[in-house]
Amino acid sequence: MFDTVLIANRGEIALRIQRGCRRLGLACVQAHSEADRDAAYVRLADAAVCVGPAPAADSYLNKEALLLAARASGAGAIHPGYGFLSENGDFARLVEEEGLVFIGPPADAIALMGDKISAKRAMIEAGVPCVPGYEGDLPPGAHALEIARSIGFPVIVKAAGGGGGRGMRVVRAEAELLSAVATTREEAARAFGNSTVYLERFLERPRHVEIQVVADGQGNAAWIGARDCSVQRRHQKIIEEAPAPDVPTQLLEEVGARCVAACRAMGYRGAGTFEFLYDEGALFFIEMNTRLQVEHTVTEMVSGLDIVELQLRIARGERLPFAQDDVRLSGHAIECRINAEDPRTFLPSAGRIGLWHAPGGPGVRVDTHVVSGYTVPQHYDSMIAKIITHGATRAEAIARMQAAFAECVVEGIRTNIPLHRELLADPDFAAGGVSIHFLERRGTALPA
Ligand code: MV4
Repeated sequence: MFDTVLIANRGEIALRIQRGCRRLGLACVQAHSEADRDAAYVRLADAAVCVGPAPAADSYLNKEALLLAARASGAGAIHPGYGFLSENGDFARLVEEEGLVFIGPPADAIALMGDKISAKRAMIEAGVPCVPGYEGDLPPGAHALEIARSIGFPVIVKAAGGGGGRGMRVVRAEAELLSAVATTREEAARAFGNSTVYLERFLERPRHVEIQVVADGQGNAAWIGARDCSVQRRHQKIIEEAPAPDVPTQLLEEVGARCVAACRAMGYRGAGTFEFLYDEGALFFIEMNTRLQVEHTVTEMVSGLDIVELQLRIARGERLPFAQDDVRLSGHAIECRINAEDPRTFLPSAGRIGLWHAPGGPGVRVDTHVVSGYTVPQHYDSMIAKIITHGATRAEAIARMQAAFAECVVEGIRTNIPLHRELLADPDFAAGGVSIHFLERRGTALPA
């Protein structure tokens, strides 16, 4: 089995994966672009390999360069992190064909879940509740209209090759259906090279609730509670929490068990997330994410498990080291994503951070690659840190987050910290259970 892992990602998650490797005595090789060459976390790795220039297409998305880096550095496995190549089935297959271990699910499972129609069909087969809809390529004209009528308006047209909020269109009236289908098809063909579209009932004001799973591909799998990720803007989450406030335990246990069954049925291996919409007391599956997620931290805080360590052990061929009954969740955890951006306009704010001071104390975790003097490159995602707090109750986790922000210092760039402080004081957020439209529909008192 492998003793060295190539980390094919950057920033905070690269450092998080390094920590997982170190826990298990694995060496880690950090792949980096020219823009990330001088970052402190690159130096913390056992070795570093430059895989290309700053643009991600030339470095973190460059499959051949990453495979070459793995070969040249003696790595026996590749951890893709999140984003970039993490859900690219072709890359996973190339890694496997190279005789290396892809730290994630088998390429077939990535492909099955990557097609949102085949994913939904697999879930229906496993008894996972789905949004009512039509799980096939929509037929032309009158037949599509008949299908939409039987689902009931409003409906949403989704691209089978889309996901994560790309390639969808809401249709509120019969007269709009066919043009919406045509437009979504054209966009999908261009964006994903797949013009297949399907239909779902559109839920107006749902929450985004997701279930974490982990499976060893040897028949052992478990779900590790739920998260609520409803506080988002343009499909970018900014606050996540575990557990999902006020979702009945019995419902989660029923649906969690179905997710585990689905993992077994598809031969899933590694960590994964089943995404649901929660509406009027019911969960409806929409998509599965076949990667480690940004917000895995809140699940770690309430479960005491190390999800990256589990990924690495499973990739090494070990069996899941616990059973479902051993999973114990305790207290409440919240994560605030700190972005280098203007808190009001959301425009990116790259540049040099003079002083960085991270908060600490009981129940406070900070996942970041930032150090004082770090320059945030303009080429990548604006997330620079995650502050995670844990408390016995949700109110305590929120209070600890407020205390954490009181001692957080980021000089030289703008961040969304002022927005977080405003949200933490919002009575609707404090009550728990806001919908996915909360952030986009509320105004802000932040100064221009
Ligand atoms: C929906 C929906 C309402 N009804 N499907 C957006 C991301 C993609 N994962 C699925 N998405 C949605 N699918 C039905 N049938 C509303 C959304 C949606 C959304 C979902 C989760 C988190 C944020 C969202 C923001 C806008 C729309």
